[in-house]
Amino acid sequence: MEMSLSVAVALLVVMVVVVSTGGANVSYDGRSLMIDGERKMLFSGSIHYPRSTPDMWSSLISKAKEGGIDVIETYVFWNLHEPQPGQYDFSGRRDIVAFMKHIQAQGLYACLRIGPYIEGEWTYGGFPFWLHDVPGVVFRSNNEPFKFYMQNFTTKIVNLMKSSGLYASQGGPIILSQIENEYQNVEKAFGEDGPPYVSWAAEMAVGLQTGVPWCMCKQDDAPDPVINACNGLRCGETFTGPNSPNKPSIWTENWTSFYQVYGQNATLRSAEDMAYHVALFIARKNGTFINYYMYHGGTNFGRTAAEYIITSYYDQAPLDEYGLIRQPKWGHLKELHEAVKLCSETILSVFPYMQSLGEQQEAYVFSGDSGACAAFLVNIDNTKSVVVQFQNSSYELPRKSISILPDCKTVAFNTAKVSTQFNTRITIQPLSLTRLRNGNNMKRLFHNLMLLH
Ligand SMILES: *[C@@H]1O[C@H](CO)[C@@H](O)[C@H](O)[C@H]1NC(C)=O
Ligand SMILES: *[C@@H]1O[C@H](CO)[C@@H](O)[C@H](O)[C@H]1NC(C)=O
Ligand SMILES: *[C@@H]1O[C@H](CO)[C@@H](O)[C@H](O)[C@H]1NC(C)=O
Ligand SMILES: *[C@@H]1O[C@H](CO)[C@@H](O)[C@H](O)[C@H]1NC(C)=O
Ligand SMILES: *[C@@H]1O[C@H](CO)[C@@H](O)[C@H](O)[C@H]1NC(C)=O
Ligand SMILES: CC(=O)N[C@H]1CO[C@H](CO)[C@@H](O)[C@@H]1O
Repeated sequence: MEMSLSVAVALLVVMVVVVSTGGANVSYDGRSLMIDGERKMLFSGSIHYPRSTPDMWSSLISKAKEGGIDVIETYVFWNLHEPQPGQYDFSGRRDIVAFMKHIQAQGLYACLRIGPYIEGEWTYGGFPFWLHDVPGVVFRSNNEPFKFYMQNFTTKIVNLMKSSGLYASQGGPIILSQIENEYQNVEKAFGEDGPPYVSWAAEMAVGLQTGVPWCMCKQDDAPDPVINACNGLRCGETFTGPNSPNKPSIWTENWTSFYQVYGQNATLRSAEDMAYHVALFIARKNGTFINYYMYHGGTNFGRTAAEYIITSYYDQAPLDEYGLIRQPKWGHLKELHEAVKLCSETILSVFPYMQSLGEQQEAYVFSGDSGACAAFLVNIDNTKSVVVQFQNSSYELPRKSISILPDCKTVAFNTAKVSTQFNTRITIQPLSLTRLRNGNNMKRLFHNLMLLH
């Protein structure tokens, strides 16, 4: 008894020391983000704190963790936090510090997308309405009044995070931040005032000295050291790549379905299609950071939705509006993450080479040091399954699918083969699903599923 108590105390002391002095060094190169020099393959999921209630946060984050998510990504919602100039509100659903602490408590990382223009199908793209009345203001442009308020709010948020010790450099969970949002989409409209604004935004952000990297999404010319990231459904096909050989390949938004407007049907994106594009991004685009937008969409409460956007946000995500696990998406992606993690050390240690296996079939081979080998076998053909030869063995690849071979021999996962059974919402906790896999909880799952109907 005494022994174990002293061991526990010793462990506690060690933990406290790690927590209180544990500032991490987040860096990057052309292969990946690194934390204290260790390369990371990171799966990230977007969960927006004001689109659920504080009571739900812990459970949402734990279901994401159980689904193989390493990073929780959120926007910061300016018009919630600064309803009047200089008057701030971080209470209730606005309590971003508490949200970050939940992420930290569960041992996950965070990606903070400050914007402060966020789009996000949020009213006014996140801008407070009073900003419109600032004399001479031109939004998102090389305009002094706008830049003043953008810098003011960005600084406020960075200082808030710093004062709570939330950056990884301070021992906190935040490993990456974002400034602006998909600006390239609109940059041309600002003419000569576009490019200097991009440079200013990057410089301003970097000047805040968070100790962790910044990215800009959909901004191919993001100035150094800011990382340009891809948003979209098919970054494995469309991303033109980092704009420097020293920057990693990051996918900030892989849409898990799409937001819905009044009068339209929900966009259904299949679990198979998502898994295919994630695997392709890793194989073909050197991808090492992938974010699901959204992992949990939640609810647009009150008047927070942009025009014509319905209150239910990305209900088709791996966690539905209510935070229930949506199968087969949640389970299929969990299996994908597990298969990739089996060989992430090998993947991160080299760049892959491509070997043709047929007219529309490719192998991406990660041939690591000391003989370690991992391969992604890709069948691009959308019409038929094929049998390919790879390193003297035959593999059947269903149409439009990718097989992951963590040892270049055994298929751990194929993106088109969904073993998760139920295309439904599941009300039980992830722990029960884990037990189910061990084969002794079928009765309970069945019972819970019956309760749904
Ligand atoms: C952080 O890690 C990188 C990569 O390992 C290294 O080059 C750099 O010197 C480190 N920085 C600090 C402050 O330790
Ligand atoms: C932001 O602007 C307010 C006035 O609206 C001012 O009181 C405050 O000091 C500014 N904060 C920063 C960080 O510039
Ligand atoms: C929604 O789906 C239904 C059933 O598939 C279809 O009949 C209807 O035309 C669709 N509505 C729109 C707006 O696409
Ligand atoms: C992946 O990295 C290799 C090595 O730096 C590079 O040659 C290749 O162009 C990269 N591919 C993409 C899509 O960025
Ligand atoms: C495949 O077979 C050839 C000829 O038998 C042999 O030389 C080669 O080493 C084999 N490759 C692998 C990966 O087993
Ligand atoms: C932003 C983005 O690339 N979204 C993609 C996420 O994946 C789905 C399924 O392939 C695509 O349809 C989306 O375009």
